[in-house]
Amino acid sequence: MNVTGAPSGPVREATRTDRLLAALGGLVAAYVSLAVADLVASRVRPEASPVVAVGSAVVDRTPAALKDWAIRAFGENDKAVLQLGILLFLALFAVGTGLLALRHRVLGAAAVGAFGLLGALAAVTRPDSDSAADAVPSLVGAAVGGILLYVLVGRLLASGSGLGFGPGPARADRRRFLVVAASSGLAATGAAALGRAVGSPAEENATASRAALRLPRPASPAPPVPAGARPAVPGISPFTTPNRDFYRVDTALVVPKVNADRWRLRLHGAGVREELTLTLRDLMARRTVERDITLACVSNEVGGPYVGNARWLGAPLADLLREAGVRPPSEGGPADQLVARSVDGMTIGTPVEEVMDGRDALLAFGMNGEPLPFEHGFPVRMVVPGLYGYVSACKWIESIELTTFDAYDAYWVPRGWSAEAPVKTQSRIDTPRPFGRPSAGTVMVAGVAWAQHRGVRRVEVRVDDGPWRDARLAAEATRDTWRQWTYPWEATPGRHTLTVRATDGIGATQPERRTDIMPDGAQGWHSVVVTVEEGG
Ligand SMILES: Nc1nc2c(c(=O)[nH]1)N[C@H]1C(S)=C(S)[C@@H](COP(=O)(O)O)O[C@H]1N2
Ligand SMILES: [Mo]
Repeated sequence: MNVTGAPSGPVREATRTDRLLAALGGLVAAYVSLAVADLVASRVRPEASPVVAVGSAVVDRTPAALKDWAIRAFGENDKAVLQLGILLFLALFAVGTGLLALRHRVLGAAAVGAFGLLGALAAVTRPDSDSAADAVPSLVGAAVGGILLYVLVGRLLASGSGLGFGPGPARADRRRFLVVAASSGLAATGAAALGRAVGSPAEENATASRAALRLPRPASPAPPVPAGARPAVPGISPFTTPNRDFYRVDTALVVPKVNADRWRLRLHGAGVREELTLTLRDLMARRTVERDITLACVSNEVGGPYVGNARWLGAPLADLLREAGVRPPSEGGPADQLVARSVDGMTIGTPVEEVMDGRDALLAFGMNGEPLPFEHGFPVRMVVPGLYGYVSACKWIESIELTTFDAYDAYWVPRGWSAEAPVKTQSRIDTPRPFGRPSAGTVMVAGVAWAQHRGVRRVEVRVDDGPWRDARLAAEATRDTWRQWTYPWEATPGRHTLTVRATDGIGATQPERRTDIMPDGAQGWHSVVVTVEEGG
């Protein structure tokens, strides 16, 4: 065999079938390479899998406008779309390597290796990577893929005796090519599936630590929700959003699975008397409080779904800060920004003043009576009433640093979002649904309105261009929660537009004009169009 991998003897022209098979070989090699990498990653760290690592690197480098568009267009499926995009790109590249290998076996195999290096580089430069071992899945995968491509194309070229593709050896070689391709593809699929089914040891420990967790009884239970806070109207958002229905917004392509027994929270920075490290046990042994708090995402369009209300259990963050010697800027403290960092490298900047102004800013470990679900930040996340999630609600938190807004920009700030972002007042019509066809007569219009930490004072509904009418407001739980509202509408047949607007606790009414979610949250009235059908 010669080193260049070029066929020896008289060179046969590659036929169309050759090229087709070589492209297929490239695809199979890439697929096997990814499956092997995935299998290795499942043993080591799922986040170190090349598709995830490259995907996360792409997420971090995606221009804000494109990301904004992706969230708008694909909503909570934006991650799946991203991964599909990466796979499509990879498929094109794989076809290329196959064709390259047909002309030059070693170069083709080397191209697969180079791509593996890229995956390895992405994996070790992720902010959550703390060891060179994260390069291993990509490297092993690429090595296997490269060798496989070399072997496969070797089968195609084996017929390079100058005889051309006649009935003889060439056909047998093609058959062998297909056998090797199919069997390696199947084997890799099986191995990867097994790896996923078994789960990584680290993941199992995390799951076990969550199952074993017993939440403390709160020293300060949530104030009872007033009887009138939950109107029974079909189609209205429930006052408490069940965990499984709670919206999820984050940049994590793989949900971090943190082992609660090994979790630590580090508190440090300007004005901290002495750096602190807490375990979950330490945190749960502190004075704990339970509060109903509505969390909203800055990416929530008018009428959108990225808002939810849960009963959080946790330790007040302000207590911890005071104990550590931290003073808010209004008392002469040197730090005006608190930067929370998560195990996956997210950074979230929150104003120290707001965290310490008496509101129930929490280091939360409980959500609606159970330990935080992994998707929502297990074992500990922050929750601060009145601030959008991206400036307050760090999930999978691992450290808090006291600094200044001048000195540090958290993750979303260089991407065009405001450094400070109090929640804007919003109201939403949950029922009837857009383009619904209710029957004439009394139709219950209902929904939710929120203006966390200011409270909702009034909700009004308008039919077509008619006058604004007061909706019936459910009793207020606290000013940190949303309020449900209902409006019995005497609906007449035909097409109608229903519009809602809310007034917050300091008397400000939502402005009519819709604004973009960028840079600090959407404003504007929500409306739905329905067609009322003849009654009876
Ligand atoms: N580690 C981490 N925490 C995060 C985020 C993230 O991407 N990573 N997203 C934030 C945003 S933008 C919002 S709106 C809330 C959403 O919390 P939820 O997914 O539990 O609803 O989490 C915040 N905390
Ligand atoms: Mo968000």
